[in-house]
Amino acid sequence: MTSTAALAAAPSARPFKDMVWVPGGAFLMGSNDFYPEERPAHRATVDGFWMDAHPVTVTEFRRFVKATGYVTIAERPLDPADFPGADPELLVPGALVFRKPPQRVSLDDYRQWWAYVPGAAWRHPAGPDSGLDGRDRHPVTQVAYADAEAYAAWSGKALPTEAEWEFAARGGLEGKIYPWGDELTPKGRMMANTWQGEFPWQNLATDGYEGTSPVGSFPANGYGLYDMAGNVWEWTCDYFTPRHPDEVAKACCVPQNPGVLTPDQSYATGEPGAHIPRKVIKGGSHLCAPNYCLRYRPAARQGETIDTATGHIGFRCIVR
Ligand SMILES: [Ca+2]
Ligand SMILES: [Ca+2]
Ligand SMILES: [Cu+2]
Repeated sequence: MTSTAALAAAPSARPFKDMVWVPGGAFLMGSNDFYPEERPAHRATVDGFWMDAHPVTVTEFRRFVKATGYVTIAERPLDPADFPGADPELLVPGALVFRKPPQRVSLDDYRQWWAYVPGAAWRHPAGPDSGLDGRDRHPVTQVAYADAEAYAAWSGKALPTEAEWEFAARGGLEGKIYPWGDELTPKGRMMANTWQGEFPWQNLATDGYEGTSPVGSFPANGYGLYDMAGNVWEWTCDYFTPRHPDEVAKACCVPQNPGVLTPDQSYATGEPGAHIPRKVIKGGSHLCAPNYCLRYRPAARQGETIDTATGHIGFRCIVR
């Protein structure tokens, strides 16, 4: 279905500008062909909804902060109770910033390319000395889950469930690898801002962007949605589970508007931050590369601790 056809089928007038109608319906969610957390592929259905055509931009987020005085998680003092054993003097507000190592490094240790940078926050996405010059139309980053939720509430919108987000990302295509089909670069065309070259030390940027890109720099999918694959990961309101529910045999029992409302399965046992629940993020980012993280796909998903702010996660909203 094209976006024009989808719009024609919308039950109500567009509630806010820059939103498109996603018609809802049955679809194949997940994938059996990539990472274990995407399995099993299974039927699900979602009702129709309106969705932001692109991730929330710096300009849009600035408007929210100006109107409300909102202070993001990355700007707030840290609670020592969340970091048992840590030196309280080191507990300073900040966020995770990607730093490209100068040479090939072991892929086993993300600290080779992620740094916790005091003073990094949405206004200073790469650290205290960085700013937002030229980034007005880029997705806002360095936003934790509560920040995304606060923005959504203020704007009269909501965050999508994983099923809603994935249905939307598929753009009306059934079971395809990417939002536009099965080929990464049809006729040689770059369709999303991802990572070309060998992650994390060699960024060839053949798509034109080393970091985030202005929203809408690549073609929209079948529903008129931009940047569903790549650019920034996007928060959803579902708690993470290590796998999807099994496919059901009978059509009667296909999950309708599924969502994961309890955090029980979301904890990353044995890892730092294991006591902090994780929500599902979708769509991959400009840092996703085939040699490390082939996740610029609708089925791809990761669990992210809800207090994490980083330079490759943003969000977009919906109206049900
Ligand atoms: Ca890129
Ligand atoms: Ca995205
Ligand atoms: Cu990735």
